[in-house]
Amino acid sequence: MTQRTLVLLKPDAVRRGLIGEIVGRIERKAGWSITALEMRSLDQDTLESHYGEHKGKVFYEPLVEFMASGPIVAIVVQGERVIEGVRQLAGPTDPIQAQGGSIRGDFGTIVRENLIHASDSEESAERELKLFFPGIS
Ligand code: 3AN
Repeated sequence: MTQRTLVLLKPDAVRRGLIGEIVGRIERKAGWSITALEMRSLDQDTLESHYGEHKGKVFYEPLVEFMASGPIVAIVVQGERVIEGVRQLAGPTDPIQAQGGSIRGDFGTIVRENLIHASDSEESAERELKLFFPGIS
């Protein structure tokens, strides 16, 4: 089942020089390909749309502030079961709970600064791809 997903390399990943490391792990999965990639700074409207489901939670404001604290890299990845697959590569939200070998397990310690976002379902992927790459069909 070929799918597309949205990946964001968060400001901590960019600041720490981990773009190549993370993109490399994605690129090395057989048959997956990167079909769009752009470094950019996120405005408040985009962040509010992207993280709308978390509005009102205690971590929402610091999360939005963190995501606006520096450039991110937005990536479209295409390939076999890529939505579930990138989530597996990333590991669970809390990097301390994440297995070694996963991106968050290998490089993260703080829940907020967990390096990578990846769409969690086909519906999320469709919505997020439209938000970040409105030009792609
Ligand atoms: P994931 O990115 O693993 O799907 P979500 O969608 O539940 O996680 O949360 C979105 C982002 O919000 C996380 N990547 C993380 O940066 C932040 N976050 C989630 N839960 C917490 C929390 N309890 N404390 C601080 N930040 C959180």
